[in-house]
Amino acid sequence: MEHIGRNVVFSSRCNAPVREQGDASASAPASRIEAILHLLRQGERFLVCSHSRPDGDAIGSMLAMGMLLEQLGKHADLVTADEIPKIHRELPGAKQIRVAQSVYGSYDAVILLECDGLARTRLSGLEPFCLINIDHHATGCEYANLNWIDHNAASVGEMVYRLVKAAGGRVTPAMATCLYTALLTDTGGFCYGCLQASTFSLAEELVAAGADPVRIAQNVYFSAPTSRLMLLGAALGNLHCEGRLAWLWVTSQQILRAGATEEECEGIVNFALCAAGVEAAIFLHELPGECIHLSLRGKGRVNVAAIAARLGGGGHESAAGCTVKGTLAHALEEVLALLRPCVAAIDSEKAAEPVEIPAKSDSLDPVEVQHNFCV
Ligand SMILES: [Mn+2]
Repeated sequence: MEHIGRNVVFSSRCNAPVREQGDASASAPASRIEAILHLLRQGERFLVCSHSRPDGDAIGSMLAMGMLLEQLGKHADLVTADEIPKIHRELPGAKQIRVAQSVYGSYDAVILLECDGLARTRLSGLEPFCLINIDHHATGCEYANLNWIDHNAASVGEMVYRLVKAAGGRVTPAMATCLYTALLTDTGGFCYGCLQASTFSLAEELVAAGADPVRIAQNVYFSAPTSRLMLLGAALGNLHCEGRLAWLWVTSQQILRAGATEEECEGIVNFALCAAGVEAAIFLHELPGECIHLSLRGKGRVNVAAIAARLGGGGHESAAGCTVKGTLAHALEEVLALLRPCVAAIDSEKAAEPVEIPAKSDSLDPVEVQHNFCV
Protein backbone atom coordinates (compact mmCIF):
# COMPACT_ATOMS: atom_id res chain seq x y z
CA MET A 1 0.00 0.00 0.00
CA GLU A 2 1.44 3.32 -1.04
CA HIS A 3 0.90 6.49 0.92
CA ILE A 4 1.28 9.98 -0.29
CA GLY A 5 2.68 11.81 2.65
CA ARG A 6 3.07 15.50 3.36
CA ASN A 7 4.34 17.08 6.51
CA VAL A 8 1.95 19.98 6.84
CA VAL A 9 -1.44 19.58 8.45
CA PHE A 10 -4.13 20.23 5.91
CA SER A 11 -6.59 21.91 8.28
CA SER A 12 -4.19 24.76 8.88
CA ARG A 13 -4.64 25.84 5.29
CA CYS A 14 -8.08 24.64 4.41
CA ASN A 15 -10.58 27.34 3.87
CA ALA A 16 -13.30 24.96 2.85
CA PRO A 17 -16.54 26.50 1.70
CA VAL A 18 -19.70 25.28 3.35
CA ARG A 19 -21.18 22.30 1.56
CA GLU A 20 -23.87 23.50 -0.76
CA GLN A 21 -27.46 22.46 -1.03
CA GLY A 22 -29.63 22.34 -4.11
CA ASP A 23 -29.28 21.18 -7.65
CA ALA A 24 -25.76 21.79 -8.87
CA SER A 25 -26.70 21.25 -12.49
CA ALA A 26 -29.46 23.83 -12.29
CA SER A 27 -27.18 26.62 -11.07
CA ALA A 28 -25.49 28.88 -13.53
CA PRO A 29 -22.36 26.98 -14.59
CA ALA A 30 -20.36 30.20 -14.84
CA SER A 31 -20.63 30.77 -11.09
CA ARG A 32 -19.65 27.15 -10.42
CA ILE A 33 -16.63 27.50 -12.67
CA GLU A 34 -15.69 30.79 -11.03
CA ALA A 35 -16.01 29.30 -7.55
CA ILE A 36 -13.77 26.39 -8.53
CA LEU A 37 -11.20 28.69 -10.15
CA HIS A 38 -11.22 30.90 -7.08
CA LEU A 39 -10.33 27.91 -4.93
CA LEU A 40 -7.65 26.76 -7.37
CA ARG A 41 -6.05 30.21 -7.43
CA GLN A 42 -6.09 30.47 -3.64
CA GLY A 43 -4.48 27.11 -2.98
CA GLU A 44 -1.06 25.71 -3.71
CA ARG A 45 -1.28 21.96 -3.52
CA PHE A 46 -3.99 19.83 -5.04
CA LEU A 47 -4.84 16.19 -5.31
CA VAL A 48 -6.57 15.13 -8.52
CA CYS A 49 -8.34 11.80 -8.61
CA SER A 50 -11.04 9.92 -10.43
CA HIS A 51 -12.97 6.68 -10.17
CA SER A 52 -11.41 3.25 -9.74
CA ARG A 53 -10.90 1.23 -12.94
CA PRO A 54 -10.19 4.54 -14.70
CA ASP A 55 -11.28 4.90 -18.31
CA GLY A 56 -10.21 7.27 -21.07
CA ASP A 57 -12.27 10.16 -19.73
CA ALA A 58 -11.03 9.66 -16.17
CA ILE A 59 -7.38 9.56 -17.22
CA GLY A 60 -7.54 12.19 -19.95
CA SER A 61 -9.37 14.59 -17.62
CA MET A 62 -7.01 14.00 -14.70
CA LEU A 63 -4.00 14.67 -16.89
CA ALA A 64 -5.51 17.82 -18.41
CA MET A 65 -6.48 19.05 -14.94
CA GLY A 66 -2.91 18.44 -13.76
CA MET A 67 -1.66 20.47 -16.73
CA LEU A 68 -4.04 23.33 -15.94
CA LEU A 69 -2.86 23.40 -12.33
CA GLU A 70 0.74 23.45 -13.52
CA GLN A 71 -0.07 26.42 -15.77
CA LEU A 72 -1.55 28.17 -12.74
CA GLY A 73 1.74 27.56 -10.93
CA LYS A 74 0.28 24.98 -8.55
CA HIS A 75 1.43 21.58 -7.42
CA ALA A 76 -0.79 18.63 -8.37
CA ASP A 77 -0.60 14.98 -7.41
CA LEU A 78 -2.61 12.65 -9.62
CA VAL A 79 -3.78 9.47 -7.94
CA THR A 80 -5.92 6.52 -8.94
CA ALA A 81 -6.74 3.28 -7.16
CA ASP A 82 -6.16 1.07 -10.19
CA GLU A 83 -3.54 0.75 -12.90
CA ILE A 84 -4.01 2.80 -16.04
CA PRO A 85 -5.21 0.62 -18.94
CA LYS A 86 -2.40 -0.12 -21.41
CA ILE A 87 -4.07 1.80 -24.25
CA HIS A 88 -3.82 5.03 -22.25
CA ARG A 89 -0.29 4.66 -20.87
CA GLU A 90 1.26 6.61 -23.71
CA LEU A 91 -0.83 9.70 -23.01
CA PRO A 92 1.30 12.75 -22.20
CA GLY A 93 2.07 12.78 -18.49
CA ALA A 94 0.48 9.37 -17.83
CA LYS A 95 3.58 8.21 -15.95
CA GLN A 96 2.91 10.87 -13.32
CA ILE A 97 -0.31 9.19 -12.23
CA ARG A 98 0.33 7.23 -9.07
CA VAL A 99 -1.55 4.14 -8.03
CA ALA A 100 -2.49 4.13 -4.33
CA GLN A 101 -5.18 2.92 -1.99
CA SER A 102 -5.05 5.68 0.58
CA VAL A 103 -4.01 9.31 0.67
CA TYR A 104 -3.14 11.86 3.29
CA GLY A 105 -1.19 15.08 3.37
CA SER A 106 -1.44 18.78 2.96
CA TYR A 107 -3.71 19.46 0.05
CA ASP A 108 -5.68 22.64 -0.27
CA ALA A 109 -8.35 20.69 -2.07
CA VAL A 110 -9.05 17.37 -3.69
CA ILE A 111 -10.47 17.52 -7.19
CA LEU A 112 -12.70 14.56 -7.90
CA LEU A 113 -13.43 13.95 -11.56
CA GLU A 114 -16.22 11.63 -12.59
CA CYS A 115 -17.10 10.43 -9.09
CA ASP A 116 -20.64 10.40 -7.73
CA GLY A 117 -19.27 9.89 -4.23
CA LEU A 118 -15.99 9.31 -2.43
CA ALA A 119 -16.52 5.55 -2.51
CA ARG A 120 -16.25 5.62 -6.29
CA THR A 121 -12.54 6.48 -6.00
CA ARG A 122 -11.79 3.41 -3.83
CA LEU A 123 -9.23 5.70 -2.14
CA SER A 124 -9.32 6.07 1.62
CA GLY A 125 -8.39 9.20 3.53
CA LEU A 126 -10.24 11.75 1.36
CA GLU A 127 -12.92 12.68 3.90
CA PRO A 128 -11.09 15.48 5.77
CA PHE A 129 -10.22 17.45 2.67
CA CYS A 130 -11.93 20.30 0.95
CA LEU A 131 -13.59 18.52 -1.96
CA ILE A 132 -14.31 19.74 -5.49
CA ASN A 133 -16.66 17.48 -7.40
CA ILE A 134 -16.75 17.77 -11.20
CA ASP A 135 -19.01 15.20 -12.81
CA HIS A 136 -21.30 14.57 -15.74
CA HIS A 137 -22.87 11.25 -14.75
CA ALA A 138 -26.62 10.79 -14.50
CA THR A 139 -25.97 9.54 -10.96
CA GLY A 140 -23.89 12.64 -10.12
CA CYS A 141 -24.82 14.19 -6.78
CA GLU A 142 -23.69 16.89 -4.40
CA TYR A 143 -21.44 15.51 -1.72
CA ALA A 144 -18.50 17.90 -1.92
CA ASN A 145 -17.74 21.45 -0.79
CA LEU A 146 -18.01 22.59 -4.37
CA ASN A 147 -20.07 20.69 -6.88
CA TRP A 148 -20.24 21.20 -10.60
CA ILE A 149 -22.40 18.60 -12.30
CA ASP A 150 -23.31 18.92 -15.94
CA HIS A 151 -25.42 16.07 -17.26
CA ASN A 152 -25.21 17.54 -20.73
CA ALA A 153 -21.46 17.28 -20.99
CA ALA A 154 -20.42 14.39 -23.23
CA SER A 155 -17.31 13.87 -21.10
CA VAL A 156 -15.73 15.35 -17.99
CA GLY A 157 -12.91 16.26 -20.33
CA GLU A 158 -15.30 18.78 -21.87
CA MET A 159 -15.83 20.33 -18.43
CA VAL A 160 -12.09 20.47 -17.77
CA TYR A 161 -11.71 22.19 -21.14
CA ARG A 162 -14.26 24.82 -20.09
CA LEU A 163 -12.33 25.32 -16.87
CA VAL A 164 -9.09 25.78 -18.82
CA LYS A 165 -10.70 28.38 -21.09
CA ALA A 166 -12.28 30.22 -18.14
CA ALA A 167 -8.91 30.26 -16.38
CA GLY A 168 -7.29 31.80 -19.43
CA GLY A 169 -5.12 28.69 -19.77
CA ARG A 170 -3.46 27.46 -22.93
CA VAL A 171 -4.66 24.26 -24.61
CA THR A 172 -1.29 22.74 -25.45
CA PRO A 173 -0.94 19.82 -27.91
CA ALA A 174 -0.38 17.52 -24.89
CA MET A 175 -3.52 18.77 -23.17
CA ALA A 176 -5.52 18.57 -26.41
CA THR A 177 -4.41 14.95 -26.83
CA CYS A 178 -5.62 14.07 -23.33
CA LEU A 179 -8.93 15.89 -23.74
CA TYR A 180 -9.60 14.45 -27.20
CA THR A 181 -9.01 10.95 -25.78
CA ALA A 182 -11.53 11.73 -23.03
CA LEU A 183 -14.07 12.94 -25.56
CA LEU A 184 -13.52 10.11 -28.03
CA THR A 185 -13.74 7.30 -25.48
CA ASP A 186 -16.70 8.64 -23.49
CA THR A 187 -18.79 8.94 -26.64
CA GLY A 188 -17.75 5.50 -27.86
CA GLY A 189 -16.05 7.03 -30.86
CA PHE A 190 -18.77 9.69 -31.31
CA CYS A 191 -21.53 7.06 -31.28
CA TYR A 192 -23.44 7.71 -28.03
CA GLY A 193 -23.79 9.98 -25.01
CA CYS A 194 -24.72 13.64 -25.07
CA LEU A 195 -23.60 14.24 -28.64
CA GLN A 196 -24.40 17.74 -29.74
CA ALA A 197 -23.06 20.10 -32.35
CA SER A 198 -20.85 21.56 -29.61
CA THR A 199 -19.24 18.14 -29.07
CA PHE A 200 -17.92 18.27 -32.61
CA SER A 201 -16.90 21.91 -32.26
CA LEU A 202 -14.83 20.87 -29.26
CA ALA A 203 -13.30 17.99 -31.23
CA GLU A 204 -12.41 20.48 -33.95
CA GLU A 205 -10.82 22.86 -31.45
CA LEU A 206 -8.79 20.07 -29.88
CA VAL A 207 -7.54 18.87 -33.25
CA ALA A 208 -6.66 22.47 -34.15
CA ALA A 209 -4.78 22.67 -30.83
CA GLY A 210 -2.64 19.68 -31.73
CA ALA A 211 -4.55 16.46 -30.97
CA ASP A 212 -3.94 13.85 -33.69
CA PRO A 213 -7.33 12.15 -34.19
CA VAL A 214 -6.02 9.27 -36.31
CA ARG A 215 -3.22 8.41 -33.93
CA ILE A 216 -5.49 8.64 -30.89
CA ALA A 217 -8.16 6.45 -32.56
CA GLN A 218 -5.47 3.90 -33.46
CA ASN A 219 -4.21 3.85 -29.86
CA VAL A 220 -7.70 3.45 -28.45
CA TYR A 221 -9.43 1.17 -30.96
CA PHE A 222 -6.75 -0.58 -32.98
CA SER A 223 -4.18 -1.59 -30.42
CA ALA A 224 -5.83 -4.64 -28.88
CA PRO A 225 -3.52 -7.42 -27.76
CA THR A 226 -4.38 -10.88 -29.16
CA SER A 227 -5.52 -11.89 -25.66
CA ARG A 228 -8.30 -9.32 -25.87
CA LEU A 229 -9.56 -10.84 -29.13
CA MET A 230 -9.45 -14.35 -27.62
CA LEU A 231 -11.43 -13.02 -24.65
CA LEU A 232 -13.97 -11.43 -26.97
CA GLY A 233 -14.33 -14.78 -28.74
CA ALA A 234 -15.06 -16.48 -25.40
CA ALA A 235 -17.59 -13.78 -24.48
CA LEU A 236 -19.36 -14.00 -27.84
CA GLY A 237 -19.55 -17.77 -27.34
CA ASN A 238 -21.70 -16.97 -24.29
CA LEU A 239 -24.00 -14.53 -26.09
CA HIS A 240 -27.70 -14.82 -25.31
CA CYS A 241 -30.51 -12.80 -26.85
CA GLU A 242 -34.03 -12.51 -25.48
CA GLY A 243 -36.15 -10.10 -27.45
CA ARG A 244 -34.75 -6.63 -26.83
CA LEU A 245 -32.21 -7.88 -24.29
CA ALA A 246 -28.80 -9.38 -24.96
CA TRP A 247 -26.15 -10.53 -22.54
CA LEU A 248 -22.79 -12.22 -22.52
CA TRP A 249 -20.17 -13.02 -19.92
CA VAL A 250 -16.75 -14.44 -19.20
CA THR A 251 -15.68 -16.46 -16.19
CA SER A 252 -12.34 -15.82 -14.50
CA GLN A 253 -11.19 -19.12 -15.99
CA GLN A 254 -11.98 -17.84 -19.47
CA ILE A 255 -10.06 -14.62 -18.75
CA LEU A 256 -7.13 -16.75 -17.61
CA ARG A 257 -7.34 -19.08 -20.61
CA ALA A 258 -7.33 -16.11 -23.01
CA GLY A 259 -4.23 -14.81 -21.25
CA ALA A 260 -6.14 -11.58 -20.72
CA THR A 261 -6.30 -9.14 -17.85
CA GLU A 262 -9.43 -7.73 -16.30
CA GLU A 263 -9.03 -4.38 -18.06
CA GLU A 264 -9.40 -6.18 -21.39
CA CYS A 265 -13.05 -6.77 -20.50
CA GLU A 266 -13.70 -3.09 -21.11
CA GLY A 267 -16.09 -2.44 -23.99
CA ILE A 268 -17.05 -6.07 -24.67
CA VAL A 269 -20.62 -5.18 -23.68
CA ASN A 270 -20.93 -3.11 -26.85
CA PHE A 271 -20.74 -6.24 -28.99
CA ALA A 272 -23.99 -7.46 -27.42
CA LEU A 273 -25.59 -4.11 -28.16
CA CYS A 274 -24.66 -4.53 -31.83
CA ALA A 275 -27.53 -6.97 -32.37
CA ALA A 276 -30.46 -5.55 -34.32
CA GLY A 277 -33.52 -4.84 -32.20
CA VAL A 278 -31.62 -5.09 -28.92
CA GLU A 279 -32.29 -2.12 -26.63
CA ALA A 280 -30.21 -3.10 -23.61
CA ALA A 281 -27.12 -5.25 -23.17
CA ILE A 282 -25.26 -6.70 -20.21
CA PHE A 283 -21.73 -7.97 -19.92
CA LEU A 284 -20.73 -9.80 -16.75
CA HIS A 285 -17.30 -10.90 -15.70
CA GLU A 286 -16.00 -12.59 -12.63
CA LEU A 287 -13.64 -10.70 -10.34
CA PRO A 288 -11.46 -12.10 -7.57
CA GLY A 289 -13.19 -12.46 -4.20
CA GLU A 290 -16.49 -13.82 -5.53
CA CYS A 291 -17.49 -10.52 -7.09
CA ILE A 292 -19.10 -9.90 -10.43
CA HIS A 293 -18.72 -6.77 -12.47
CA LEU A 294 -21.65 -5.82 -14.67
CA SER A 295 -21.46 -3.42 -17.59
CA LEU A 296 -24.79 -2.17 -18.86
CA ARG A 297 -25.53 -0.42 -22.11
CA GLY A 298 -28.68 0.89 -23.72
CA LYS A 299 -29.62 2.45 -27.01
CA GLY A 300 -31.50 5.31 -25.36
CA ARG A 301 -34.85 3.74 -24.48
CA VAL A 302 -33.83 2.03 -21.24
CA ASN A 303 -32.21 3.97 -18.40
CA VAL A 304 -29.42 1.58 -17.45
CA ALA A 305 -27.99 4.07 -14.90
CA ALA A 306 -31.12 3.53 -12.81
CA ILE A 307 -30.63 -0.24 -12.95
CA ALA A 308 -26.94 0.07 -12.03
CA ALA A 309 -27.85 2.42 -9.17
CA ARG A 310 -30.26 -0.19 -7.80
CA LEU A 311 -27.31 -2.57 -7.65
CA GLY A 312 -25.01 -0.05 -5.98
CA GLY A 313 -23.38 1.25 -9.16
CA GLY A 314 -23.84 4.25 -11.35
CA GLY A 315 -23.14 5.85 -14.69
CA HIS A 316 -25.00 7.35 -17.58
CA GLU A 317 -28.47 6.62 -18.91
CA SER A 318 -27.00 4.60 -21.75
CA ALA A 319 -23.79 3.33 -20.17
CA ALA A 320 -23.47 2.24 -16.57
CA GLY A 321 -21.88 -0.38 -14.38
CA CYS A 322 -21.77 -1.96 -10.96
CA THR A 323 -20.00 -4.62 -8.96
CA VAL A 324 -21.94 -7.12 -6.88
CA LYS A 325 -21.09 -10.00 -4.54
CA GLY A 326 -22.03 -13.54 -5.45
CA THR A 327 -22.03 -15.89 -8.38
CA LEU A 328 -22.31 -15.03 -12.03
CA ALA A 329 -25.63 -16.86 -12.32
CA HIS A 330 -27.08 -14.97 -9.38
CA ALA A 331 -25.89 -11.57 -10.64
CA LEU A 332 -27.39 -12.31 -14.05
CA GLU A 333 -30.68 -13.34 -12.49
CA GLU A 334 -30.80 -10.12 -10.42
CA VAL A 335 -30.04 -7.78 -13.28
CA LEU A 336 -32.43 -9.54 -15.65
CA ALA A 337 -35.20 -9.26 -13.06
CA LEU A 338 -34.64 -5.48 -13.05
CA LEU A 339 -34.19 -5.09 -16.78
CA ARG A 340 -37.00 -7.27 -18.12
CA PRO A 341 -39.81 -4.96 -16.93
CA CYS A 342 -38.01 -1.91 -18.37
CA VAL A 343 -37.68 -3.57 -21.71
CA ALA A 344 -41.28 -4.79 -21.61
CA ALA A 345 -42.33 -1.19 -20.94
CA ILE A 346 -40.90 -0.18 -24.32
CA ASP A 347 -43.50 -2.32 -26.06
CA SER A 348 -46.33 -1.27 -23.79
CA GLU A 349 -45.31 2.36 -24.39
CA LYS A 350 -45.92 1.66 -28.01
CA ALA A 351 -49.35 0.20 -27.26
CA ALA A 352 -50.18 3.20 -25.08
CA GLU A 353 -49.33 5.73 -27.74
CA PRO A 354 -52.22 8.20 -27.91
CA VAL A 355 -54.65 7.57 -30.70
CA GLU A 356 -54.84 10.60 -32.94
CA ILE A 357 -57.81 12.71 -32.03
CA PRO A 358 -59.65 14.42 -34.88
CA ALA A 359 -58.86 18.14 -34.85
CA LYS A 360 -62.48 19.15 -34.67
CA SER A 361 -63.60 16.82 -31.92
CA ASP A 362 -65.92 18.57 -29.46
CA SER A 363 -66.32 15.63 -27.18
CA LEU A 364 -62.68 15.18 -26.12
CA ASP A 365 -60.39 17.46 -24.18
CA PRO A 366 -56.81 16.74 -25.37
CA VAL A 367 -55.30 18.04 -22.12
CA GLU A 368 -57.32 15.59 -20.07
CA VAL A 369 -56.45 12.81 -22.45
CA GLN A 370 -52.76 13.56 -21.99
CA HIS A 371 -53.17 13.58 -18.23
CA ASN A 372 -54.79 10.18 -18.37
CA PHE A 373 -51.80 8.80 -20.19
CA CYS A 374 -49.47 10.10 -17.52
CA VAL A 375 -51.21 8.29 -14.65
MN1 LIG B 1 -16.98 10.34 -18.27
